[in-house]
Amino acid sequence: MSKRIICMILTLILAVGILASCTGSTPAEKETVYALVTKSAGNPYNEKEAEGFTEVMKAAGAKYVVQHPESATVEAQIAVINSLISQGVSSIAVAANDANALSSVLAEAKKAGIKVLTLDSDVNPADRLTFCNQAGVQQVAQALIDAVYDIAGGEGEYAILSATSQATNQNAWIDAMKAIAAADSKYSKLTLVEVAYGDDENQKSTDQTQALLSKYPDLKVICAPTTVGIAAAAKVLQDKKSTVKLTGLGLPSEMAAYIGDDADHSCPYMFLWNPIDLGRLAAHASIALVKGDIDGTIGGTFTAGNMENSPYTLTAVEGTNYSEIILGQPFRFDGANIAEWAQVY
Ligand code: RAM
Repeated sequence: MSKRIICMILTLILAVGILASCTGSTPAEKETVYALVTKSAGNPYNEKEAEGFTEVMKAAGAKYVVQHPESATVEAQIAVINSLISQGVSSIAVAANDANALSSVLAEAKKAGIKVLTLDSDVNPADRLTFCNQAGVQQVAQALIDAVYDIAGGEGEYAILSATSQATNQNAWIDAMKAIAAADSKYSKLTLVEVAYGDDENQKSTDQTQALLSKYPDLKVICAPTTVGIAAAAKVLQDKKSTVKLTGLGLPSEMAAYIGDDADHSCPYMFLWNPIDLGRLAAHASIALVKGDIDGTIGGTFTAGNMENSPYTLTAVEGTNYSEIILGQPFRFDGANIAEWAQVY
């Protein structure tokens, strides 16, 4: 081999070596950070959710960030999610304030490689990998319409005091209640007079309750499928010693003074699930998505520490090919058990 060729080969080897040392170095490992975005600040239910999420993240030694948008609006959530995307978080678990309006910001998150999931209140299922659902929509709706039926004595006027008009979870429960009532003549003597919105704000929910009372003198029952709405309505009705009765979804710690089956209490019974557990479930699901133990496909399973129903399985959202993870059944609180649960959440 001529000196020239040897020289060319050596130059080539050197060049390849330099190139490899420039491009072949392993990039710095991206730090894993798990994010939770609740519906809004100032709602104790959302704080309980965050408590469960935080507990699991701390126990796992993981980095996490919890954001409570300033109000239960989609605009506030978009701003928060945009900032999480720029921070380069690894996952975002969001309790959505709107089914569709988060679509483009969540698409941005996905493009940035962030694992997107929902809890408590879903988005359009194509925009997330999975949904941590507190209880099946049908089960919640059945429990609520049956409570209205029972407390009204099978007939008469009832109203719904909801959260925001865009809240996916409340809208799903209300639609399912209407469908159940329309499909079974058992409920034909119940009349839904209005769905009012207190926007998950105490004052607005109080004002809406008062407005319902003055607009509908024959009203028998108010059903509030929101912990903020039910607590506000409970106080209005009990302070007024109103004969209108209340049911819905409430936090035991906020409702203990109003629960009882007598004239002194405005709410004979109500339902909920453990919001701390819902936060825990969302934390475990976030970790499983980031680690690749699940990818959102129906049938996937993951372990959730010492949670009661662990391991959890991703099941189909009724009538779709999209997945959800059901935490459990809605639980009933009445005069017999409220004191005990008021200590827990
Ligand atoms: C309120 C919120 C939350 C809902 C509960 C029942 O705190 O609207 O999303 O799940 O009520």
